[in-house]
Amino acid sequence: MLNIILFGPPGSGKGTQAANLVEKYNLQHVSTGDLLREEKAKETPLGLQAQKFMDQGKLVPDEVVIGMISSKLDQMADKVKGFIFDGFPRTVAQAEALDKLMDLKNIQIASVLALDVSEEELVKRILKRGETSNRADDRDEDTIRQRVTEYENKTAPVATYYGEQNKLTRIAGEGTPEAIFDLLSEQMDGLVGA
Ligand code: B4P
Repeated sequence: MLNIILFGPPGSGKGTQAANLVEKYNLQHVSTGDLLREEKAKETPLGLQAQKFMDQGKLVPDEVVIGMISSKLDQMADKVKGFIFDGFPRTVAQAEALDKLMDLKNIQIASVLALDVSEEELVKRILKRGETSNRADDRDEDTIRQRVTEYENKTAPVATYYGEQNKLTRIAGEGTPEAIFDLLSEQMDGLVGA
C-alpha cells in the first residue's frame, strides 16, 4: 500500500491537488474537511457538533476526527491500493493516533508532502473561493486568519513530528495548480518506484 499525507495550511491547495493525485495514482482520497461537511449537511449529531468549531475557524476536537478516520480505515484498508490523507492529521495527537491505527493494520505512512504558501496568498485564495463555495468559514477574513492561526499553533508541529521520522518533503505551493501538480507528481513517481 502507498499511503501519503498531503499537508499544508488552509487554502494551500491540499483539496485541489488531492483530487488530481487520486486520479493519477488510483488511491483513496480521505479528506476530513469533506467528511465533516457531509456530516454537517446531514445534520447528524457529529455534524452539528463540528459545525460550531468549523464556522469559527477552529479545529474540531481530536476525538471526533480520530473516530471518523478509524471507521474509514476499517471500511476501506483491505479494498484500496493506498490512501491520500488531506487535512489530516492536523494535531500531533491526531498524528500519533494515526500511527497507532496504521500499526494495527500493519501499514504505514510513506511520505508527507507539505505545501508551502504565504499567509497573504492563503487569505486571497480562500476569500475568492468564498464568493462561490457557500462555506461560512470562507467568507469572513477574520475567520480565515483564525484558521491560519490554528494551523500555526496546532498543525505546524505535525510537520516536525514527521520530519523526525524522515518522512517530510516540502513543496513550493505558489504558482499554477498544474506546475504544483508536476512537483507533487515527481515525488509520487519516486515513491511508486521505490
Ligand atoms: P478543510 O476542508 O481541510 O479546508 P481547507 O484547509 O480550507 O481546504 P484546502 O486547503 O484543501 O483548500 P484548497 O487549498 O484546495 O478544513 C475545513 C475545516 O474543517 C477546518 O478549518 C476545521 O475546522 C475542520 N477540520 C478538517 N479537518 C480537521 C482535522 N483533521 N482536525 C480538526 N478539524 C478539522 O483550496 C483553496 C482555494 O485555493 C480553492 O478555491 C482553490 O481553487 C484555490 N487554489 C488551489 N491551488 C491554487 C493555486 N495554485 N493557485 C491559486 N489558487 C489555488
